[in-house]
Amino acid sequence: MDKDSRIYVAGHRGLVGGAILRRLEEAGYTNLVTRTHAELDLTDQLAVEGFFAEEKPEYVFLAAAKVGGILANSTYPADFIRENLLIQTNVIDAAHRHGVRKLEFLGSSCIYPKLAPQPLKEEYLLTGPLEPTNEAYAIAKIAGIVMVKSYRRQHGLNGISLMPTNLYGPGDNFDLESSHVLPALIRKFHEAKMSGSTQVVVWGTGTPRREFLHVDDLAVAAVFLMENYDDEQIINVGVGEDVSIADAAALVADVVGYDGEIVYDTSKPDGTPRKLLDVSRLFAMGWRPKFDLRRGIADTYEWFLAHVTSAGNC
Ligand code: GFB
Repeated sequence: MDKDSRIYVAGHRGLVGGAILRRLEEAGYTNLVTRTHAELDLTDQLAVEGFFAEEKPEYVFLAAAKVGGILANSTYPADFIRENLLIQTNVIDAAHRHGVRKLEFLGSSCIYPKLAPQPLKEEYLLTGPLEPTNEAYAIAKIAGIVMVKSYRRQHGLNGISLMPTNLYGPGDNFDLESSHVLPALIRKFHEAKMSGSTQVVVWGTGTPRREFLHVDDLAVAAVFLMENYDDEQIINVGVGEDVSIADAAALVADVVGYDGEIVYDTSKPDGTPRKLLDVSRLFAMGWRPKFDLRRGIADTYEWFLAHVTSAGNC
């Protein structure tokens, strides 16, 4: 990419797209194209077609997606499969027909089989059944991966697919029903601290393990791979270490300054027991994350205090 290449970041108001946009600006890219959801509905094929015809982006970061935590995924599977299939089909196909020079598709570590050996190597894709709580979302993302690969093979589209692990950071969704675990815990512990409550409920058993990547680290990797990776094989993006949900909860409580009791609601799903990525291919290219988990949580809590509580939403 040249500094003045036309670069479209799809989903720039989201956690991932927002971080990629900030990273591109920081790195001196000046010709960035964005559209809000209200300006461009990516599930509308005609609208997407019109946008590509008019703007003619040269590079596309496909970070637009319907995402959510374990409860949202298991409650609204139809929405997750429908919206993600439509968004990615429209954008990937338009990118090909309008001569995009390179497209980067963002997937998720939940595409791997539920009980695959750990750490998860890229070649484990499609070797076993998926975790049921996010099967619809995972199938949509797998379709996106296969679509990018197929357009590369048949049409020569220069497309790559990244599989990030569980993400968090500034710009995250803090809604308790639809969020992922870290923002939910930041909010729960903060509210308990403020109200003087002595008990916080954490979903599940606390034993599942998750690998967490700060979204600013993902954004650096996303731009780095756009510039340096050219292969049809998917590539994992993570930190290479995971923690139990119980340990993550204790860490969030400590950062937020909550010292009450933590109780577990085992009527809520645990989801997949573990999904630690094997990041040796990406690490061999020289990329490393900068945030450790404590600093990343502190950074996210700071953002929450400045943007969520101050907006009167909490
Ligand atoms: O982050 P999370 O919703 O996503 O949940 P997944 C991770 C773990 O944290 C689960 C537990 O074992 C949850 O039961 N947990 C504990 C909580 N307390 C809470 C809470 O208050 N809120 C939430 N949300 N979880 C999603 C997938 O799976 O992760 C998507 O559904 C996607 O497809 C995404 O891959 C990254 O890691 O279980």
